[in-house]
Amino acid sequence: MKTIAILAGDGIGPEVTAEARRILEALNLDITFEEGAIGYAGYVAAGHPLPPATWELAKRADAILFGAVGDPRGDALDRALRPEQAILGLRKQLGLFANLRPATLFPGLEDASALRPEVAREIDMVILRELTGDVYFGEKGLRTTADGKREGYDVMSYNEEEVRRIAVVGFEMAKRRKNKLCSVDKANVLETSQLWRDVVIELSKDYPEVALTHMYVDNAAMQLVRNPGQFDVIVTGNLFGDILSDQASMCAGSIGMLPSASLRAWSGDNGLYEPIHGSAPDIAGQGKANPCATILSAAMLLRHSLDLHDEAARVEAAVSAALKGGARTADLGGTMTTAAMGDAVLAAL
Ligand code: GGG
Repeated sequence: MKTIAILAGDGIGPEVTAEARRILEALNLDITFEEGAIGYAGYVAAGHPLPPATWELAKRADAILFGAVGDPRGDALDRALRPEQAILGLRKQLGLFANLRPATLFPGLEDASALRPEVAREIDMVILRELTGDVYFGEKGLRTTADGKREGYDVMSYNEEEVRRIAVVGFEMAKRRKNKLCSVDKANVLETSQLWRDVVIELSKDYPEVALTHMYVDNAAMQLVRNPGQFDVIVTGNLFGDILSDQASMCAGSIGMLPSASLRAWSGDNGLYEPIHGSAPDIAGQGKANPCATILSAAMLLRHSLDLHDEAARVEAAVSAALKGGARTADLGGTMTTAAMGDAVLAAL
């Protein structure tokens, strides 16, 4: 019996994880679900965004299905108590450094894409975002300059081992796909990026079969909308990956469509699975959210943490069939509720 921790979180998190849970339950697997409070909900329930009971659950679960964190009421709290600290803490403390963000255009979603249909149809990539370093985890603070001005700072840093281990995941993933790896950095300006590029080039000697390219992040943002079909695997740092994957999601139809897996290594390890979108407090509780990104995250969970490849493919095929059949939430130009979209996927399963 495997245990899946469901950490629904804030905003639309509970609505979208509920639909993903229904899909997992329909597969009749040997799984138990345990729920834990996290984010602003964790702060309200237990005085901390990552309460001790949730942390214990996360450590012992075979996999974590995560919704989203973030609530405007959390903005007034000290930084350590803000909802976002819960997901950053989970990723860091569980050592989940490799964040896989596949972006593909599901058939029929051309009209929802921000790109022309013939360009959008070419999208089939994985953005591999480093998840436990960069400005998110460097020294940060607020200080006063000599002339009395307030100054905020967030230190960007990567050591060579952190770069090497994510680059290994990138090369290994490219080997299993189309043998193309694009490393995205800002090496013309940032010392961190120069080290990143040097380490990736050193490692490339072990992967002669993989065609490696390098791109500055500003160019990558432009190329994502100009010619996204050129990308197979993109490997990049935490901040650049966060931004580029939101952009890629709109090329693929909606931010409500992109799942993610956060892992400790390329394969064989358990992890955390979450939609790339946040808590969307403006539509929370209204049944408007698209659950597909979370359902597809559950499919990634089946594949990577439970080794259930056929079941994962079944869930992905069901999402695809539901979309082909015309199922659409508001973000995709339709009127379906979150639950109705879940129903459509369940019917196709
Ligand atoms: N499901 C993603 C989520 O909850 N995002 C909110 C957030 O604060 N994320 C920080 C990050 O992704 O780095």
